[in-house]
Amino acid sequence: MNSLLASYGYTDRIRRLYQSTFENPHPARVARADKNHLLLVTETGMLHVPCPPSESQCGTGDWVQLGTDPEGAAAITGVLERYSLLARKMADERLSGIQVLAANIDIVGIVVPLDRPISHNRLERTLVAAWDSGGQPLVILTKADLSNGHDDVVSQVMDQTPGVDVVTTAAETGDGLGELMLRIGPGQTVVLLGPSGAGKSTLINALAGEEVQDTGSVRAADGRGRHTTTSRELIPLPHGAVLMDTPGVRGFALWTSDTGMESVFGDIEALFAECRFGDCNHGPEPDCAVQAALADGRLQERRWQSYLKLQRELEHLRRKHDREARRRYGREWSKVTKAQKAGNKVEARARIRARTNDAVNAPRQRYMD
Ligand SMILES: Nc1nc2c(ncn2[C@@H]2O[C@H](COP(=O)(O)OP(=O)(O)OP(=O)(O)O)[C@@H](O)[C@H]2O)c(=O)[nH]1
Ligand SMILES: [Mg+2]
Ligand SMILES: [Zn+2]
Repeated sequence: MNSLLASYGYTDRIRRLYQSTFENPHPARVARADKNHLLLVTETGMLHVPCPPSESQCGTGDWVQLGTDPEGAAAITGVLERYSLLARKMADERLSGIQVLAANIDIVGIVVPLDRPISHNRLERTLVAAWDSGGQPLVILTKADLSNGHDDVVSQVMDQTPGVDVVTTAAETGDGLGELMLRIGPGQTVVLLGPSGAGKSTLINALAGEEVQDTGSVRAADGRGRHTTTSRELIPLPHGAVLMDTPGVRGFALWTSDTGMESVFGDIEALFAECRFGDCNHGPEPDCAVQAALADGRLQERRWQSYLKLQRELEHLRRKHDREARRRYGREWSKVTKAQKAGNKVEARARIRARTNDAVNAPRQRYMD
């Protein structure tokens, strides 16, 4: 097997996938996506090719077929079906569609820096996306050397992420790196997601044993980084795993999610079955299991709000992409208008109140905090 491609995750499984997909495989992997071109790893070396017309077609981590365009220049002529995909909605609302953030990843490393207060909402949101991607989430706490008494935080995070391993690291001192590597096998691809300044690139350098990625200073005032890493890039590690560095993502809107929400908020969704009314809005209705759990502390208000916010976002996206849902929404509003016209204020108000659980409150921009 070619050693350059192998160092970028070309395993027997990928080889078989190529063989069953293409007559002339000519395998290559997208190692980096820049503005106008993609950097490919091929059997014989690295190569730049122009980006395909749509960003949803191809992105970092994709396995592609290398061919030529009509003029005879090297070009991507096919893309292998992805076994996992992290995508995000285009930050620019005018452009519809998705942007490939990371394709064919085995592990989604959710990087949470310990040098600042943890954003639980961000953690939950990233976890939902990670489960949806088809990869296995792994929480990587970084900068442990900058935080004293982080045991509390570690147990909080573990409580919040059942079924997900949590590793604590300090790239500066090397602590936890061995433990991290135990969870990453040769040939596996790991994407690192986390805010700017979280230490993603520093971690990659420490694991690679050399300075392969630039790292940046963190503004002391607010602990935020400066977006040192600007593109998504695959970095082969000495023992055969591949890491993908990413820029700290700000606007990480979800795009589809069922399994993800269930994995992260399954306990909340289980409560719904215990409400007295099947169509309970979990507000002032009698015998609402959610309100009961909030009252006795089994469910944190913060988590409930986070769940509602993500649901609103998902509903907003579904409506946008699903014409049928849009029609249903339109019909619902026409009932409100009719009820108002008929002077049935109570019914109109009830319908409007039901709506506040979705689009009416959907924030225009859904940035993570
Ligand atoms: N003390 C300490 N500092 C760290 C550690 N990891 C990273 N840093 C520092 O944190 C700063 C930001 O690290 P980066 O690795 O550039 O962060 P990043 O997540 O790649 O940030 P972006 O590329 O902007 O998304 C650098 O000054 C690092 O030296 C750590 O474990 N301990
Ligand atoms: Mg970086
Ligand atoms: Zn209820």
